[in-house]
Amino acid sequence: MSMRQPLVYIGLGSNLGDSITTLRSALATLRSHPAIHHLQVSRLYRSKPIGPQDQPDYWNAAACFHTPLTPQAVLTLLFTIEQLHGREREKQVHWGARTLDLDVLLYDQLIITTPQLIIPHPYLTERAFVVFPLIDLNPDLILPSGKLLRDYLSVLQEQAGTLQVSDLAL
Ligand code: PH2
Ligand code: MG
Ligand code: MG
Repeated sequence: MSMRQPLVYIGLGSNLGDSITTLRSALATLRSHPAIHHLQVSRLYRSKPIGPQDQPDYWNAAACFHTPLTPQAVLTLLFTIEQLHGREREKQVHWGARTLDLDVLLYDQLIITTPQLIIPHPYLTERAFVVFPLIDLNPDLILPSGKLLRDYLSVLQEQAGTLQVSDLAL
């Protein structure tokens, strides 16, 4: 399949249930999807919750793949995979605990602002649990703003202290 298909970066998170099994299963679902090509996965991280503190620590990672799917179609696919893994959105507290969270972070160099989807993800550069996994995938990653993602690392040093790299592979 052509490498010129759009390159999409996603964030993965889980802090309810058997998180590592859930993350591996979500990645297996993506890998076996006919429109997802060359899936690559970051290291696995354990992180303190950002937002409400009365919830378990998170397991986080990032992944990237090439796909002919539109941003909206990628979002719909991720939503379906979340639901397959027990995500219950109606009952959910904003930024509260979840079995599986799949976020579209970047779609090529596109900037999209719709009620359903904002790309780049609005908090991308503010969250160590997103920035560190993305840099695993591409240390030279350039954002649609033209800025290097790794230039945001220095302001995330404090948060980085609450982030642990796991020995486990996804
Ligand atoms: N996701 C949130 C809210 N807070 N904190 C961590 N550490 N990891 C997450 O993935 C996360 C969070 C909402 O999506
Ligand atoms: Mg999220
Ligand atoms: Mg989400």
